[in-house]
Amino acid sequence: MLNRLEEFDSQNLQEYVTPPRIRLMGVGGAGNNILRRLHRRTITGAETIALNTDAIQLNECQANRLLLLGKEENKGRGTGGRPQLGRRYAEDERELIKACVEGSDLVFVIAAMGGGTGTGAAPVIARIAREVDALVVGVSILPQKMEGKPKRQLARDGLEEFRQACNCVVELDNQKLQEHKPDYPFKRAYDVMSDMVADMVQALTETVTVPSTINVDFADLKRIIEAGGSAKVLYGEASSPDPADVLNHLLGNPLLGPDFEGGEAALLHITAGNDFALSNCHEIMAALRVDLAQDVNLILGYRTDETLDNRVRVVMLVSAIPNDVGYADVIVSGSGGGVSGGGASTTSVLSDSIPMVGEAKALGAARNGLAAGDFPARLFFFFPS
Ligand SMILES: Nc1nc2c(ncn2[C@@H]2O[C@H](COP(=O)(O)OP(=O)(O)OP(=O)(O)O)[C@@H](O)[C@H]2O)c(=O)[nH]1
Ligand SMILES: [Mg+2]
Repeated sequence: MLNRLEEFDSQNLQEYVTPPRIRLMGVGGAGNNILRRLHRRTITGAETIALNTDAIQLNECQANRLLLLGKEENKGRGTGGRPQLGRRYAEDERELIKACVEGSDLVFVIAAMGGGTGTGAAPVIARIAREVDALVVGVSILPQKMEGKPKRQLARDGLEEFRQACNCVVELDNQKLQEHKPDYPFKRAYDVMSDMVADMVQALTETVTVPSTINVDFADLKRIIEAGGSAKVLYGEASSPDPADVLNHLLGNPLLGPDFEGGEAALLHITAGNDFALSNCHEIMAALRVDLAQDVNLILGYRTDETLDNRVRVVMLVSAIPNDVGYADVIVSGSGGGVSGGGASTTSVLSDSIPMVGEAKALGAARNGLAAGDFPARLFFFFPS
């Protein structure tokens, strides 16, 4: 070891540069739809893998790898909504799945609950990924109430199993679309949710794959994910560096609700133009701390991106949220498209479809037919010095 240190020169560092290996796995119909979006964005350092029991759906999904589950037994014809089949078909392909996740540092397993493939196969895939020592973040979507009680129940049971299998699970609920966007055509409403999930996964992935001024490394992200339990991801892009504006965009999505009270671990990553002041950063962090545990492990990352001009992009992962009520939602709102890596912007339907609260939350409330009290007032107005 001593010899090694004596011989050390900066060129040797190259051999230590091993960026985290990230796999994005989309399981079942909804998982494939979200993965297709992620694949199109070509996220730095991430490989996309689509898994399905339905060969037609799988065939439409662009990804680095496509894996048909249960091909021997059901010949690519789906599960007919039976999770026990999704589970068995995934187990049947255990070795193939293992080969896909082998060597990964971080694996996202993305699936909707309530059908047969996602509900049954996602927990199996998550367990296999953990067996090869990857850190596993589950991303799940619950079905709408109108899809029927049995399906919601099946989804909740599936979610419970998924939670046991992953390090932490970020949960979303299609029902929120029904409550807040009842007039949207079906496909557009689902697309909004799918885009939000894609934005969130991309933003989180890029906290560790794109270098920052105040860098967040993989070990930082690992600590937050390993804190476990229910997790929440917030993502927002504001058009000005005004802390109130930034917080409104981060917390103000009425579809999902910003509750992360008592979260014991959090990673906050801010990307902003050259002129973003330290005091702005301080105010944003102080306001967010109000809802987190007193002794929260809060990690800050910061990246300057001069192509953003005045815009500020923020992503926050909160984990170990106590008094788990089963909803750890993703909050996404945007004022200028989706997440981007290294300054390259991507298109998103969010700016068009997710209402923003903006500086005047009353305005946002009126636009969305919601009472101003539906928003987290304490976070908008509390800026300790
Ligand atoms: N947000 C969103 N939700 C979707 C989408 N597709 C399906 N869902 C929801 O996800 C639930 C499960 O559907 P799928 O993902 O298609 O089911 P699956 O996992 O393929 O399961 P089987 O087809 O039964 O084998 C549905 O009940 C819907 O609520 C989508 O594109 N976006
Ligand atoms: Mg399906």
